[in-house]
Amino acid sequence: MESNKQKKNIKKKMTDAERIKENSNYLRGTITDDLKNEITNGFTGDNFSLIRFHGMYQQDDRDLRIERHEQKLEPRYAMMLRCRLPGGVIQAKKWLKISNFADKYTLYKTIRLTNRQTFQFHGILKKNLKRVHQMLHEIGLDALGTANDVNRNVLCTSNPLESLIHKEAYEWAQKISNFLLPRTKAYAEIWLDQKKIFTTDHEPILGRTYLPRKFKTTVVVPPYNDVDLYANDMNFIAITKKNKIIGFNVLIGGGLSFIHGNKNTWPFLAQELGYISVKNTLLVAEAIVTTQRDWGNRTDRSNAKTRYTINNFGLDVFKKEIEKRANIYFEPIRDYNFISRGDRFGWKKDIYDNWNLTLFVNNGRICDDNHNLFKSGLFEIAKIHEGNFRITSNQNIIISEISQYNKHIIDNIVQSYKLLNQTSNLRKNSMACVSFPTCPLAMAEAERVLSFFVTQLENIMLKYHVDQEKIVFRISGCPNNCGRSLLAEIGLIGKSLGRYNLYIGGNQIGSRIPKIYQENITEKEIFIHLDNLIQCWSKERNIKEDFGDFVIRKNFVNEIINPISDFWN
Ligand code: SRM
Ligand code: SF4
Repeated sequence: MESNKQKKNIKKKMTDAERIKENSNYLRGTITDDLKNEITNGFTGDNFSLIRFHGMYQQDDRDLRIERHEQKLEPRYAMMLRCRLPGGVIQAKKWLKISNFADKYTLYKTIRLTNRQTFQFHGILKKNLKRVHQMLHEIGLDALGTANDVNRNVLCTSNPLESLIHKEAYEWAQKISNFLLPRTKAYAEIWLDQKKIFTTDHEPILGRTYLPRKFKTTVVVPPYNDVDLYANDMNFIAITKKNKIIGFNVLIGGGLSFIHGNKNTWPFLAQELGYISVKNTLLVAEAIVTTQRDWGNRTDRSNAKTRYTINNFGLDVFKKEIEKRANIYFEPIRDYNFISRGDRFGWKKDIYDNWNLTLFVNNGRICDDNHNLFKSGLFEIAKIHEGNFRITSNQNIIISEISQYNKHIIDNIVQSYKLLNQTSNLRKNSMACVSFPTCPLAMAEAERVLSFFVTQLENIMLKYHVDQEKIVFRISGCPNNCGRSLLAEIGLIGKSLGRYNLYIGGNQIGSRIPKIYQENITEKEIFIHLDNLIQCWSKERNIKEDFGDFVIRKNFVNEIINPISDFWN
């Protein structure tokens, strides 16, 4: 039975995104025709959006836009491709092919680690798209479900086998990712040249028109919240007994984006639903996803994510529906606690006596340039390393499961390529989204200014003798908040070139949304304000008081308790 709210939604006009999905024949569209079309390097019509379901975005280099326009040339179209890598784990030897592909077939010759534990290639020409999918397929990977209105890459606490619990959690991340994948054969037909199978496609979970909007999932092992669970639609927090996962606390409805000036949009932290026993995990995942599928707003994409659905229907109603669909009852939330979000850099031993090395990757960008040879260094490690690489949700990388024998060989490579540089606590806990030049939605620089901004902040912290401290500092080029600025202690969000909103007052474990402190200010103004704030913090803080907690205690900003009312006021 449709509820009144559902009926009201149906009466309103569906978004064009819905029409595109409906008419796509399970995500096929006319992508194969566009692949043959040599007149343009881009995709046409609905295919521009449909390729996202296959893990790719059409972009153009924004640094070259004006020049190419003046030359009456088509924009420099090329695709970004995002791989699916639940929990961020990839065998090191597979990295060789990935690195080679970036060198030979991408315009930028870099690989970008994302904050959802995977990697992206930027700048793949249309003619090389089949090649990249086939390369991934050869090494057992794909790009399915990494973009558009589906469940995205599933995150899992990055902890290289410190305990059996982490291994189990990682297996759950894989299981959930596979379970929620689109089942259409379109991917295999288009990219892997597999013969069309004339059976009716069926999407038992996602449905013919897929989800109303993107959907994000995590599996978390306390006390580490490195996945930033509160920003995700569906979260499974592991509850353990005798070194085994016995169940999960389930939290739903997190998300960070908003639209400048649109008070109907707001960030929200994932909320507690209850505890479930481990055997019900997939049932509950399916019930949450299908409820969002059926109840989510398909007439307004800015109101379509799970947090808005929950707000439209009420958490209790949403919860009851999940219980009904999964045929379970949620038990009360079990105790859990988070102590940190950062990665644990350097060498660490695991339960099998193997070594794990976490390396800081500047901006998550794996490249060779005047300052570093990170790409070459990683390639040399991949040649001899028998274990895995693990990408963290903080855009860093762990060389995991290194045998005692290989440790000194890898250490030599690390030394000669200078992969383990001294880095301040601030830098280690900073992050930026990609932004210019590839992101079409960017309003201000992010990745390309992060290093410089961190240096300025380091200088301020040094001046006030708090340079050993840690502050979570993040930049996003626009309010979509890909850099998760709205879970930072100091967060910048782009307004226009060279101008940002400054948010302060998040906390270190990522369970508080910061509040706007200054709007639309220049880079120079940002550091004048931060100089004042950090000076006060250095003088007036309580023992061990973090920056984010301090600015709230001292009323520099009000604490956000209910983002729906507090975020904008
Ligand atoms: Fe994001 C869109 C990059 C994590 C919220 N994001 C984009 C696009 C694809 C721009 C576009 O739609 O054309 C960006 C591509 C830039 C480029 O050139 O690569 C982009 N997002 C990224 C990445 C690469 C940032 C990074 O530096 O790591 C992250 C890729 C993650 C992955 O591997 O899947 C990335 N994006 C996030 C996060 C953080 C997270 O998931 O933990 C968020 C905020 C959390 C959330 O979802 O609320 C985020 N991205 C968005 C949004 C806003 C969605 C919304 O709810 O309104 C968009 C725009 C959209 O979807 O319409 C967006
Ligand atoms: Fe692009 Fe905005 Fe996301 Fe940055 S936050 S990658 S500018 S969409």
